[in-house]
Amino acid sequence: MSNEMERAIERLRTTKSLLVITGAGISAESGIPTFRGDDGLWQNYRAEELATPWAFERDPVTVWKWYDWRRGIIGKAEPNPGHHAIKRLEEMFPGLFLITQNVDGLHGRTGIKNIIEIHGNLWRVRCSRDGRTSMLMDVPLKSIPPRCECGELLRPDVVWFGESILSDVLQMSYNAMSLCDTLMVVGTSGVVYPVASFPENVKGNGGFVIEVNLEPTPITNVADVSLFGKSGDILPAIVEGIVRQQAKN
Ligand code: BV8
Repeated sequence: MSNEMERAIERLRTTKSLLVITGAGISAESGIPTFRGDDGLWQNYRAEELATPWAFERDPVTVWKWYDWRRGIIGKAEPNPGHHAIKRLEEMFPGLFLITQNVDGLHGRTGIKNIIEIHGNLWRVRCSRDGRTSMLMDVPLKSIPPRCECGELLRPDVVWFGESILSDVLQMSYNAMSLCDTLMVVGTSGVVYPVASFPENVKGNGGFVIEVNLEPTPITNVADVSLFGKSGDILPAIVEGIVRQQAKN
């Protein structure tokens, strides 16, 4: 076991309150393209060009075709060992909070309880007129763009670039950050705000930061421990390491 992994498990052994933040990287091993990886492009559009209110206003058909494509992939995907390991950690650390930037709903399918989907969920839609939300599970969509029974456009119930995170969701996230003594950040490039500022926030509160990623990111400079590799390998190894520690004591 690497020295870094030992340090992470040693810290977790004395952790009272664990916060986990995930990004697109944790769903990569479920076959879901990440945002900035090589497979992240759709018809040569970048996510930042499509995931905005302006793109939707200008061309709702293209934006919905992108979401229909993603929903098609996600609809066939399963939570992977990384998702399930976080559910196991919730059993080991009661009161564990998970903040996910992902909108794919895969964490929710593991039965995890304390989850904040800070960027929303692409299976939920919102009426552009009155903001009412509902689940729309059709894959593929029956009509593009889908419309509300009131006739107005439906939009994905997600937070686009240039849109603010819901204030109550942001408040819950800051509460979770102020309560945690250890933060584990998994599979995020650490470039999208405000979540990109969360590891520094926890560090500033005296928290211990563990990063799990394939490669160094801006978070690496903040992290106390960085574990480089696939989250689907590293997270189960962390769970096993904690179980082994507990068996020894
Ligand atoms: C906001 C939903 C107020 C849609 C998404 C400073 C302060 C505040 C705002 C800003 C600021 N600077 C700029 C902004 C504006 C903007 C922003 O941050 N822009 C960036 C690009 C610079 N932020 C906003 O607009 C936010 N709103 O702050 O409101 C405001 C408003 C206007 C102006 C100022 C303030 C809202 C941002 C939310 C955008 N919505 N998603 C949808 O998904 O359809 S973001 C999108 O990116 C996804 O949610 C995604 O999760 C997220 C972050 O990306 P990552 O998850 O990190 O994914 P990425 O592909 O980048 O990286 C994957 C990582 O995984 C890599 O590191 C890779 O190495 C690793 N990996 C891959 N495989 C594995 C792995 N790791 C482990 N194992 C593996 N197997």
